[in-house]
Amino acid sequence: MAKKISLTRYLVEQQRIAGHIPPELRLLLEVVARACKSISHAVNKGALGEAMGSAGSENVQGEIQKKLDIIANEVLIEANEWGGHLAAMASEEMDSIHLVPNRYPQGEYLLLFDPLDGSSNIDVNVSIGTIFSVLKKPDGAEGVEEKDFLQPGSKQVAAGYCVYGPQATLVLTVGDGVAMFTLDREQGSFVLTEENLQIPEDTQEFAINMSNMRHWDTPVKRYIDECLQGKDGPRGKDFNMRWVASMVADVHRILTRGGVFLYPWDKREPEKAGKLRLMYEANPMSWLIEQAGGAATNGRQRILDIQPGKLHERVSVILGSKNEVERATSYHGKP
Ligand code: P6P
Repeated sequence: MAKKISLTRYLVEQQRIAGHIPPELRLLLEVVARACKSISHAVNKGALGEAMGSAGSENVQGEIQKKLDIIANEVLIEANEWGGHLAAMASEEMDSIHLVPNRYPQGEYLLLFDPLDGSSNIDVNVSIGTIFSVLKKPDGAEGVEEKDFLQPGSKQVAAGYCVYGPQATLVLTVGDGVAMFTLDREQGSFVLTEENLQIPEDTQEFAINMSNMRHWDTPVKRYIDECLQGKDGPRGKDFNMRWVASMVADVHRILTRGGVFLYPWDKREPEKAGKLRLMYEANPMSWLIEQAGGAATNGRQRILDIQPGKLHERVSVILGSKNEVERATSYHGKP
């Protein structure tokens, strides 16, 4: 069991003792955590607040925005604009990047986020979450442009999410393993409850939206079919299935007890590489998974090695217990 210290103390120790993070990054992560706390309070209110239901607008992805999507986005923008640690932000809910206004000092970090992932679950009281990723602004870049964000996930300096479920839990890596912090609502602070998480290399639990089976490519059909055959099939063991339809909740389960998550390319929209977004969903989640001893690919290559071409680029995702990810990836053959 981890020693019960605050997120602030953990980050100070990561800065001072482990030398893993500079002061500005520590400040940034504390601001993001405070923003997640605010979002958690808004989510927690549910129908008692004014934030349920649709906002009557669409985001850049063409998805109907929930009121809480917009509120969460605004909370993250307002919390991070003035601190002097950021140069710009990018969000699933905004077409283009958001520059820090000139009235505030510019920092050296770029913050990307999905402010409220899984928001279709809001109205049915199922876990949702905020996903964030931190990159460094390229050296020598005077202003900041979209192209400065287009860095592979291996360049992240911090990544995490906050899942708003029975508990509000912040999960974070700065490259020194994965730590979990549970929000103590009485104290109003995140408290370390797990650290150095390790995902079992094997699992008997897969997560995929089975209703899309007829649209999958052959390798994914083969992998899932073998799981479904259970102990009488080539795997020689039975599998269980989970699908929350909230990536944050599914990844949190995998970080907590193992499993494999798949959202593969399918032929419904063949021009798209997948449904999930590379920069602010797949990259942060993949780094967390790898930091916990798991693996994450798009079926053909390590997700963190993908060179992004567009800010809102989509990607096929297979992540979780290392041996299962490697098996499913091997079925896709060589690139
Ligand atoms: P489907 C939520 O909208 C999301 O982006 C992820 O959080 C989740 O894993 C996926 O989409 C669910 O997609 O097609 O099963 O509703």
